[in-house]
Amino acid sequence: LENTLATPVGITLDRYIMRKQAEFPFATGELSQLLRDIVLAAKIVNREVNRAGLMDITGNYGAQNVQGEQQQKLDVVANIRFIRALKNGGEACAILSEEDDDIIHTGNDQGRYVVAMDPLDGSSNIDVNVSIGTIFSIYRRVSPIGSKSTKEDFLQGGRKQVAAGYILYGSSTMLVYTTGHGVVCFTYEHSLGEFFLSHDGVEIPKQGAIFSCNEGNWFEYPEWVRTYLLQCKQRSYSGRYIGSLVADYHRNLFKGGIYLYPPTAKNPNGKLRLLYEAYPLAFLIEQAGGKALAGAEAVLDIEPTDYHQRAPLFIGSSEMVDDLVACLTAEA
Ligand code: AHM
Ligand code: MG
Repeated sequence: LENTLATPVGITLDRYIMRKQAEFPFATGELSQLLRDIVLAAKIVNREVNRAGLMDITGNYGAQNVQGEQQQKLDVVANIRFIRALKNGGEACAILSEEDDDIIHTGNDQGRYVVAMDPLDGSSNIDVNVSIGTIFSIYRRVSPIGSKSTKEDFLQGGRKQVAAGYILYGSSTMLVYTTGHGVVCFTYEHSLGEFFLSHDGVEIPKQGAIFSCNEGNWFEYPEWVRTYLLQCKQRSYSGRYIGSLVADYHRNLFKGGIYLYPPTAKNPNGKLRLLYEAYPLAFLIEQAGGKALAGAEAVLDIEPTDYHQRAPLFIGSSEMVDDLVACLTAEA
């Protein structure tokens, strides 16, 4: 019982953030506030996602409903919600979103942070009631405070992230994030409107028995990826692929497994976006004791050049990623 009382599991996100901040007496609290802003938008998006089937807000962007009102796709709704929350919050000076070509200046030029995000990932699953997610990545700006944010703020490289995480809108809604001191997971209590700490110090099992990839692309995969996948099959690992990055990643994080999005003929650099998909999930996995590669190179070491650049992604349990690398090395 003593042990149970000692564990903070069950405390609210707000209280958790306050306690953590007390451990860093020189922290200004701005990052904490930024996380709260993201969470507020996530609660609103969660509500929209939950009632999507009822509210007629799925379907094509630009379509009109019977009242003649503008219908919006959920990913557009999510984009608007997060941008609004970050503008109102004041901590972020600019946002990079998968939904917009260029960065969005929030007008908060005093803000010390920038946020790169995919407001609602899993486009093929959004309209068919399958789990989807939000991914975010936070940097301290390098441009002078008080000026307009610049490209350099976003192209600092994955190792410069100060926080990253995701919200999974699944059978439960969960927030998983890191500020570089391990990984924490919170579960949303709908009736109370609060996230509660459900898993502290999340660690991915070193070895797993799940592989996740789009096997429809098999003939386009590099030979070493196919060699590895054949090994998985010889070992009777389970093939599990939702097609929602956050959901596939989350399952593998807790059960152990590997997620692969290799280069293909259509997407020679893979499909996933470096700044707001690969980097944040790579930061999280390293914090959870796993590994993330883009080939021979660690995802976090890739030099960023463009806001929306893509990167191959091989991410998950460390020993599984090592086995994959062995196939790459053997082929070379
Ligand atoms: P999106 O940003 O257009 O939603 O695409 C990203 C999604 C990921 O969630 C998922 O892992 C991947 O695309 C699935 O791609 P595919 O359908 O090629 O397997
Ligand atoms: Mg996406």
